[in-house]
Amino acid sequence: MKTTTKKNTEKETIAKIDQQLQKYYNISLADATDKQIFNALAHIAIDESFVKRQKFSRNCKRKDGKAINYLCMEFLIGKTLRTSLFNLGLDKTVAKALKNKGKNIENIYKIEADAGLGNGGLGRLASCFLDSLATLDYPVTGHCIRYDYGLFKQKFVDGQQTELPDEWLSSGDVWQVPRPDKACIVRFDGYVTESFKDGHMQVEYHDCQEVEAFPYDMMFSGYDSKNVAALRLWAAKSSNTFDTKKFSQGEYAQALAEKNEIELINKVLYPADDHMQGKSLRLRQQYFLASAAMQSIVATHKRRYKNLKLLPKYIAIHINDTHPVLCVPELMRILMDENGLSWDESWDIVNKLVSYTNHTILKESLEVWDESLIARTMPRIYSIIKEIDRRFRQEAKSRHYNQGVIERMAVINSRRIKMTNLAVIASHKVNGVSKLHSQILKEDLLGDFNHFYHNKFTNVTNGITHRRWLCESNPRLSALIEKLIGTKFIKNANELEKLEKFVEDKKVIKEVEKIKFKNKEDFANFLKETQNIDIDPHTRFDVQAKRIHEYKRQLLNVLYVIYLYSQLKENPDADITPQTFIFAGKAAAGYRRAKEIVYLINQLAEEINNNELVNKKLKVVFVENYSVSVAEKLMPATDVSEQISLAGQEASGTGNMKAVLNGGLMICTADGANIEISNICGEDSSFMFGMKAEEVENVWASHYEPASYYAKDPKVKVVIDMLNEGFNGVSFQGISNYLLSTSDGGDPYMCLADFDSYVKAHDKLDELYRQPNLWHKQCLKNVSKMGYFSSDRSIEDYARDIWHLKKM
Ligand code: 26W
Repeated sequence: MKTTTKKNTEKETIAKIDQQLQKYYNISLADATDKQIFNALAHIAIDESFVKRQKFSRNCKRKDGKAINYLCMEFLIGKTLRTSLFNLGLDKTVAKALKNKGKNIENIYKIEADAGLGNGGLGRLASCFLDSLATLDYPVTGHCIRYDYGLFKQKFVDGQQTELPDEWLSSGDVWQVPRPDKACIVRFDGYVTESFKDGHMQVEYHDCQEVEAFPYDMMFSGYDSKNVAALRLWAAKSSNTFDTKKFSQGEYAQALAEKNEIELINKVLYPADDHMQGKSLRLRQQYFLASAAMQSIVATHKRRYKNLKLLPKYIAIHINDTHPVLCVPELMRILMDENGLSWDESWDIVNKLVSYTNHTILKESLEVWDESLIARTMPRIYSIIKEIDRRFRQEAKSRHYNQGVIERMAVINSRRIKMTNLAVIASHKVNGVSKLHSQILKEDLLGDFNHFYHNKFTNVTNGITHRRWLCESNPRLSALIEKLIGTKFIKNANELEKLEKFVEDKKVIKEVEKIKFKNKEDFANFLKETQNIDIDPHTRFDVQAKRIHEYKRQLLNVLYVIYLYSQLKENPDADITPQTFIFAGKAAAGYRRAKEIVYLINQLAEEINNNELVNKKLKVVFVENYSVSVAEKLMPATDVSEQISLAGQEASGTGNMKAVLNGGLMICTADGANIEISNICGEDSSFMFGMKAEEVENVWASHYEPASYYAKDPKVKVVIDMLNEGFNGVSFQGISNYLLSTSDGGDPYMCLADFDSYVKAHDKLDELYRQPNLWHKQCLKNVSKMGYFSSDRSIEDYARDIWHLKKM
């Protein structure tokens, strides 16, 4: 009986694919190209998702449901087809149906380019959250910019990173449904006049640039759920009325130049993580997103519920870092200027709606804008920000805060607008992304505010969607888990706990080991295909995959590689476990030091890999163009995951979670979520080393003397001397100076201070690795504890403690 139904669904699936192919290409499945089949499958998924979303929305309205609007300048989506089919429950049927027709679904998945609309952790988190919100049946719309170019493509030329444009739209636009009915106008520049009429302020705009914000909706279905998340991507278009006037007056060239300038807004994603640059185009992007999102939220609410005072009942707005914080003055503007609400009424609504997540405590990444730039670019918004600042100062004064503290907390200070302060003042809740990070926010970075506001600060530890990062990316491990504990874990990650029963089962542990080996083979093949590099899956894969940044300390890892290299050079027969060190990640285009680190790794790799005496035991590779898709292959192949930021610097990290969930073990500092992962997975679950966050503070406060490590630790001496001598004919004295210097150009992240303890942690790790049964037992044990780090748990935390959402 069951097989007939299955056969029928397969038949139906083929019929559906055929129908789409006929409709769009007038072609049969047998003759269709993989690209055409890809498009047909995408349309099937979109149609199903739309129907599902509409049904869900109706239900939501009937039940008076509240929805979250998640604003983020970045959504690092990756590919969509596999996830869509998986979440709609179509993946297996489609694969089988196509196979019967001689087509391979894996080839069709390959057609799709990654949607790389993000730099790293922040953007990937936003995407994981959409998956969890949809799966858990919480109503959600994400808002982002429809960048023509995602994060640049990384290409190595003679070992140096170069950047190429990422033209993702050629295969990515199939998912985007244009919504002309939701377009609106965003105004820039010019000046405003304010006057009073009938007791209401009238604001008039003069000489401003009017930009049409035009949305495209992407649908992300939940897994085994009733819900579909919508991601609204906003594009800038020159508004028609504006163009035709100029054109008809014969000013073609100027009209076209203006059109180009306007459409620059969504041209490209800024390749900056953790480094604030006061670029005016970036500010325009931020206001563009904030304004379009607020206008569409208010318009939809008014249509449905008429009364704006009911906004807090139906809507929550979350800003992912400060980048979209201009939604605060923008919403004030809409409520007051366009709808006649008073300041106090509007402020009350805004405060009830908005909440904010901080993702970084690095000083250079906190957003600060020149007052004059904001005044010029968005005059009305500027006057609202000034009023927020004035009222805040007044309140602080009336509560007898001293002037120094007030200046620290104020929105405007020394002609600069501090976006973090604006976000904290305007939000009802502010959260960090791991326990340690939230504690640092409360006690240090935002300590004044923690005193000023009662109960505003909280923690929500990050998570990842285990459906993408285990079920989809690691089908072998996932299949083993299903065999052992069934499929419930897909919807409820806490079920993984049931794996604990099997950690003493030698046969199961052997399976885990085999799966890891096969995944490593796959990755080795991928590297051969893409970069023509040979690596041996029998060696241990030691992986550091993340944006290249000083605080993440790729350099510390490099120092260890050089140290091993020095030992092998001296004695090729030294008793060293054969290892492949795998680096992956992009350096921000303008970040000189990060690019130098990339160059160092590539030169070192070249020299080591070509040295026949050592390369059986030691290899180094830099995987080009790290992306979501590369991560999906790399995480399942990771034996050791390097999470070695200086303690107190990494807000959370989520690559750590991906690696451990895929059966990798961490060598890590006591930073971000590493601490929680290690605590929850239990003693011996990872190899922790280095200074703790408080010690770091103390060393910074007293004195860090890198030269003393060079003088006292022979390991450090060897490594530094080798850097000076150079690799592959290139000296890296610049880097050794940096590591040894105490002055301004020195290493603020104190690699040398943690080096000895790092080497010892590696020794301990080696010891366990020599006992494969114990190693893989630990891996499985860790996997069994990783349910907590599913983004489903993070979303339940947000829904309960911050957004006050109900499941529909
Ligand atoms: C204004 C320039 C800029 C751009 C992006 C500053 C800061 C950012 C992001 C906040 C950087 C980022 O992605 N932070 C990462 O966020 C992850 C998700 O919470 C955390 O896991 C990482 O620890 C954090 O570095």
